[in-house]
Amino acid sequence: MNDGGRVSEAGDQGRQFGPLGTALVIIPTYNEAENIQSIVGRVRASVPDAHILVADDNSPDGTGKIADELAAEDESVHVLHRKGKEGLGAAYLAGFRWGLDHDYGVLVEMDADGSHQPEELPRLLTALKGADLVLGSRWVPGGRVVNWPKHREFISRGGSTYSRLLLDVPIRDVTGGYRAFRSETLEGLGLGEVESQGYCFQVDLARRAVKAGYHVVEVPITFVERELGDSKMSQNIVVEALWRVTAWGVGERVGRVIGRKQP
Ligand SMILES: Nc1nc2c(ncn2[C@@H]2O[C@H](COP(=O)(O)OP(=O)(O)O)[C@@H](O)[C@H]2O)c(=O)[nH]1
Ligand SMILES: [Mg+2]
Repeated sequence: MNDGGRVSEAGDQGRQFGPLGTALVIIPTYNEAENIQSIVGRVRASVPDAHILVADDNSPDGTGKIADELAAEDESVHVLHRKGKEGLGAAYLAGFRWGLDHDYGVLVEMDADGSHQPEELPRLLTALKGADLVLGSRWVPGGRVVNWPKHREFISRGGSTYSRLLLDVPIRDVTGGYRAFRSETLEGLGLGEVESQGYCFQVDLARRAVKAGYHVVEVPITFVERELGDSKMSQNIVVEALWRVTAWGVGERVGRVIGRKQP
């Protein structure tokens, strides 16, 4: 079975990687009452040693309360209650901080809606044994999407290609949100400076990892569009990604021309 994934050119081949510590699967939620119980159960079944942190932005549909009930029954499940909807990026940053403060060795990003199949997580974690960061990838050989509307595929593929070319980041799926980080990797990314939110948050972290010289590996995944609940994707999220990626790309090029290193 080919589960090795693609090795990015940015990697430091031949390096020794330390053992993986306990994994924390961070699941950001906003109005995922129909999905939260199922996704938590699937993660627990697929990777029984991992812990889960639900990062809920005070969902009006009561997702946070359901998560509390799951946490009360299972000491591997934790809930981070946030004040209100602040976007995916802010929820992940808070979740990462919580995970690092609690000494987890691996931090995983996973959507609540079933698009990122927990059954594929063991393959991501196996690849992380020889990497600093593993990206679940729809756009490498073996990766695919199921039930995704054509316009979403167009935006996702286009966004990845645009970012790859403009930012010189050798990653096929740079907007994807199914990822496993070693804690040391996250600590080296300068998370305190990250301001980006939706898709752009994922592009930002990938770009920072490549620029910092981390060994980034893409592993093919099958992304399944949600069956329950609504997508929070919006025009604003696409516009934010477009302007930030363009500003980073132009900034890097100008910096190179005038011989200054960009922050
Ligand atoms: N905590 C939090 N989670 C969010 C927010 N926006 C989206 N999410 C979660 O992020 C994940 C991906 O969002 P989704 O709407 O499925 O985006 P899509 O897959 O791009 O359509 C889901 O688990 C959402 O509940 C937010 O503002 N705060
Ligand atoms: Mg989704």
